[in-house]
Amino acid sequence: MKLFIYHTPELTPSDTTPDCAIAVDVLRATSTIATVLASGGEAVQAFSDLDQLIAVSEKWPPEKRLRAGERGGAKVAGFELGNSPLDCTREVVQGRRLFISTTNGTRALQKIQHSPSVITAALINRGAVVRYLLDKQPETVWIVGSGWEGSFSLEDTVCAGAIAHSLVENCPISPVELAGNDEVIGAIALYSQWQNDLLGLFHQASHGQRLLRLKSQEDLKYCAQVDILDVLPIQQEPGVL
Ligand code: 3SL
Repeated sequence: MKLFIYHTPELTPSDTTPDCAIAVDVLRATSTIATVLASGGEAVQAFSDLDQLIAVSEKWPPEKRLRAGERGGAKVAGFELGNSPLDCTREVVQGRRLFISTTNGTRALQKIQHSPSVITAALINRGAVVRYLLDKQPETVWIVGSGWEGSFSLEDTVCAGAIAHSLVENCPISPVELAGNDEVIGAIALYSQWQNDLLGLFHQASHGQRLLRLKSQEDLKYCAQVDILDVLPIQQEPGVL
């Protein structure tokens, strides 16, 4: 297995696709997606464009759908949900399809959606992602951070590092053998340094600070937990997990 980490969707090569592509938006889209599916959501359908989300979701019976939208960290007016994973309780999401659009996370997913295997990862479901990779042994894997509007984000890279770190611990492969690019070594180093204080790292991250200003402290705490949900969001058809 060769692992490549890209800090933003814009950095992914355009002339090739990996055997398995993983979108990461720890704060908060991929944490929300994992939570919805672990809480009995029927599926999650992701859109980068809000108008398209509205048009497609209109075709679903209102009692079977939920619309979740975030722009700039805030909830989109008129939608039932924003992008807080803590709002996605079993009572709210069970049996319903979540139609979601967020600033960066759903864009990252869209960028990789034509790979043969597409999954989403967050710290909260890291173990399920690692088990899938160890089981399927894809030859090439991309982990694509969502970043923030084209720039690097600490929380996505530390999650990529958490996945790479666990791969190295659970199969006979060294970081250098696993690494398809230098970003992998950097991400493992970041995770190794911060693994006991991921919340502290989030407090230093620019998007963590943005969410704190929006009073989303509890979301930060929730998303900083590792391996609490045994769920693998895997794409069934483009954009649908
Ligand atoms: O950018 C995104 O996709 C979001 O996850 C951002 S937020 O955490 O909902 O503000």
